[in-house]
Amino acid sequence: MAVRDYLRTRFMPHLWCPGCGHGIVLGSLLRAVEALGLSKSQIVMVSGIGCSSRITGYVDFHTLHTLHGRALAFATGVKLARPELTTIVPMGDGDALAIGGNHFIHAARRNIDITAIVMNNETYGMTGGQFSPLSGCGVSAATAPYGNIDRPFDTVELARSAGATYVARTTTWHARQMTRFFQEAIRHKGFAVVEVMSQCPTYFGRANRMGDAVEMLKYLKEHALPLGRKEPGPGEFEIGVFVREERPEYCAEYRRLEERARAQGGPAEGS
Ligand SMILES: Cc1ncc(C[n+]2csc(CCOP(=O)(O)OP(=O)(O)O)c2C)c(N)n1
Ligand code: SF4
Repeated sequence: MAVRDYLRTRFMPHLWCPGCGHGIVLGSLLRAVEALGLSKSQIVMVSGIGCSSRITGYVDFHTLHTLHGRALAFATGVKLARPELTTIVPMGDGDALAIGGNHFIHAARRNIDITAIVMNNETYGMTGGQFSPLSGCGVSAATAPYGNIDRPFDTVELARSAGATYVARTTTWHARQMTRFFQEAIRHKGFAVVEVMSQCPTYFGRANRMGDAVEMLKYLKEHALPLGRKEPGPGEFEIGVFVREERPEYCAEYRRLEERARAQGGPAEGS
């Protein structure tokens, strides 16, 4: 199957602005799926709301376009009902870690076998460039014209401490590395998080005078440090695989629990 075969071309042209990072994420993801040899019917993709979440419209998998911040909750239900399906949840930074932050930490804590992609453009793109919990101090946003004073989450550290068993970070500049990380995350049995530092030239770029999409991609290239090379300086961040661990996966544990309960005759009457 060629990459093109995974696309719903009938929904093209897509709605993303020229130079938006979300299309690069889509391209890398489809290459990962193709390299893994997965068929369309083996994959379910669940998204919330946001420019990033519109990605589900363009892939010819089983897809669910749900509520802002609730994609992981829906995906948890899908995965428990159909554990044999590869479950992928692409989210914007607002979707994943503002309104959806609670679902994010609990999915990680359970180590449910879902691949979560955080498409981090440091802004709420769809609603006009408000700051998100990943924007960082000092940035300009529609809701922070004098500079944002909210400290950002570190997605990698949050995912790690909540219990995710595969955690990686890359950028839209590093499209081939992104494909590799997606492949590893999808193959991983447990909650896998791939944060992709991305660009929203329309709002974040314009508000912060970062130039066009090409300039923003160069910025990502120049500020991304391979993991462990040196201490990140101002504006710099590390990319690579931060966590790769084996721990019991939630759906498998749940099935074992069901079997134990059945063997013991189920719950006592009236309990
Ligand atoms: C419950 C609810 N609250 C707020 C909104 C409005 N809303 C839609 S998308 C969005 C933010 C999207 O930002 P992000 O998740 O970072 O994705 P991006 O658009 O940047 O890709 C918001 C606040 C909504 N649709 N539903
Ligand atoms: S507003 Fe930003 S995030 Fe949304 S499509 Fe345009 S560039 Fe992409």
